[in-house]
Amino acid sequence: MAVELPEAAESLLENALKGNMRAMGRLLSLLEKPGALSARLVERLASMARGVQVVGFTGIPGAGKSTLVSRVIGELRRRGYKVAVVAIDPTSPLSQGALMGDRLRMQEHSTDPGVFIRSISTRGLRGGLSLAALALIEAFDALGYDKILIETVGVGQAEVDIMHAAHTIVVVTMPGAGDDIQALKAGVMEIGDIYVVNKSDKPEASRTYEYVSFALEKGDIGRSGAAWVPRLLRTSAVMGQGIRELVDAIEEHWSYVESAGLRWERVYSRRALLMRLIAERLLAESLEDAASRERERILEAARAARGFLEEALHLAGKACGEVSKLTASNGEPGE
Ligand SMILES: Nc1nc2c(ncn2[C@@H]2O[C@H](COP(=O)(O)OP(=O)(O)OP(=O)(O)O)[C@@H](O)[C@H]2O)c(=O)[nH]1
Ligand SMILES: [Mg+2]
Repeated sequence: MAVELPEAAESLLENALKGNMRAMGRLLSLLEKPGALSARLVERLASMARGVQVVGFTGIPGAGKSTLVSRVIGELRRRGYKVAVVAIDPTSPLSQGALMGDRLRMQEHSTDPGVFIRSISTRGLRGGLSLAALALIEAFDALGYDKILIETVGVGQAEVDIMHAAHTIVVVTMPGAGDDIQALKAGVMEIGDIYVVNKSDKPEASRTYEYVSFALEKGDIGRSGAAWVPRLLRTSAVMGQGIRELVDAIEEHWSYVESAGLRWERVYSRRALLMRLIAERLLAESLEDAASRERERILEAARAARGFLEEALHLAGKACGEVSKLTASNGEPGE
């Protein structure tokens, strides 16, 4: 049976499903807010999700992920897909201010009703980054988007969790960076399904390509499957080169995922993680509540004790007064 929602949330959902962008934005904000309502909303959305392809873009800071994602959105739109993007504000000090950069680089799609871009950051989410991102994926899946793209630097526990929710992982590197393969072994970068050497308009790009190609052949990096050999491609996001080939590879990987029976397996494992995160948050909230109620009770008891004490002191003071009056009237010798 469908999870019941309060009337206001129900009508937001209804309007979001009709494609109303403002309703969708408000629904997503509701979802990002911690609490029992967002937990129910996620559950409702999860029951409607269709298990569409989730593609994670990760890689070296500054490699051109946002520029590339923007190009990929364009190509997917040309192929008739509705596209949603979850851009994670990197916590890495190397790429500060990237959130603004992401917005700028993907701005060309801001007026396209078939594209929805949501940027989230660790700030203001009280550490609930994975929870917010996974909830957004569930929402976009339910709201009729055909492809969901996630951009993150992919290093850090939350980012790793989020990437594990993807069916397809695209690792983006650039000339210079790939000369140190260690750089591709951080976080989830070593389990890419598709590797991209971006900025291939630069002369040093072939060297990096050779380097990554060698690492893939040796099996140092890359996630192979029964019928999947990790791909390596060159792109130039600024020049718009290699984008069609990249989207072809993304689609081929999707066929592989479906034929290998991994489509729902990955949806269920992301959902298991999501449910665990929700349960943890609800538990933490109820403990906080209990602790603050307890604190209130102790304060109450302390206030009462102080009241008693004041009363007792007052009475004691009065008694002392009485006693001294008595001694004064009785005790004066010779009167
Ligand atoms: N020459 C060249 N520059 C590029 C290419 N793609 C992106 N850039 C530039 O590289 C810089 C970083 O691009 P972004 O798309 O913000 O890179 P990013 O990987 O999203 O960066 P972070 O999110 O900060 O890690 C920008 O100045 C882009 O214009 C490319 O194909 N060739
Ligand atoms: Mg970026």
